[in-house]
Amino acid sequence: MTKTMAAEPFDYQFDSETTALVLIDFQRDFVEPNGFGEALGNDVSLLRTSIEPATRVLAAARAAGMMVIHTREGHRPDLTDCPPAKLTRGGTTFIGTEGSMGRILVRGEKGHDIIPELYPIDGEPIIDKPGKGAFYATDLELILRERGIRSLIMMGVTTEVCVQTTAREANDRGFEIVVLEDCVASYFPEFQTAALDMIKAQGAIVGWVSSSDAAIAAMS
Ligand code: TIU
Repeated sequence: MTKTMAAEPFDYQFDSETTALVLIDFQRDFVEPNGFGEALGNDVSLLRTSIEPATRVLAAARAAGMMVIHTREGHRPDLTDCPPAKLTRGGTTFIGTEGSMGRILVRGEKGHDIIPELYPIDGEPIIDKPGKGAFYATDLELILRERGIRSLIMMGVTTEVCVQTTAREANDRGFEIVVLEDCVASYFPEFQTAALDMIKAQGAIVGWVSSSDAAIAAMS
């Protein structure tokens, strides 16, 4: 059944059978103190505002029987899937070094895992990705096509990095995307605004922008 979500630049229509909720990188390394985000010099409290609305949307999507997918950014313990250009970015090596929650952005470490508030349940695929975009070097597209998914409702961190990269990758592959503005967050408030503006500009050139309340109203 077609549902309508209040959104910008105009209302978004979707079918919950062919729509997935995608949670991008709600990992301890990004949103909790002492992780990768903080190691890069960021204030992680700016990201934590997205958690509460995201939990409400996640509950609504689960109740509606929608497909839910989680992603995590991270690397193999031997870092063979981490390009040197990423490993050394910023002049100091962070990825793979020991943090308070294990080796930073390394798969299997506590800091790499998803925060308890939004933890996946059985049947919700987790996509481990080496890059910012969730389609690059992963089986996300295959999983979506097998399930007949055509639209993605997106939440996660950070807005202008992994969320925006994934939104653009999805758009180029023919998926429609809607980003929930209070369920995504950035370390930089001005980037949050700019990224959302870029997505919805020019008649939804990348996709739509909506909110947790509008998404929940449309899903129920
Ligand atoms: N640093 C930053 O803003 N983001 C990342 O490194 N990864 C994600 O956005 N997940």
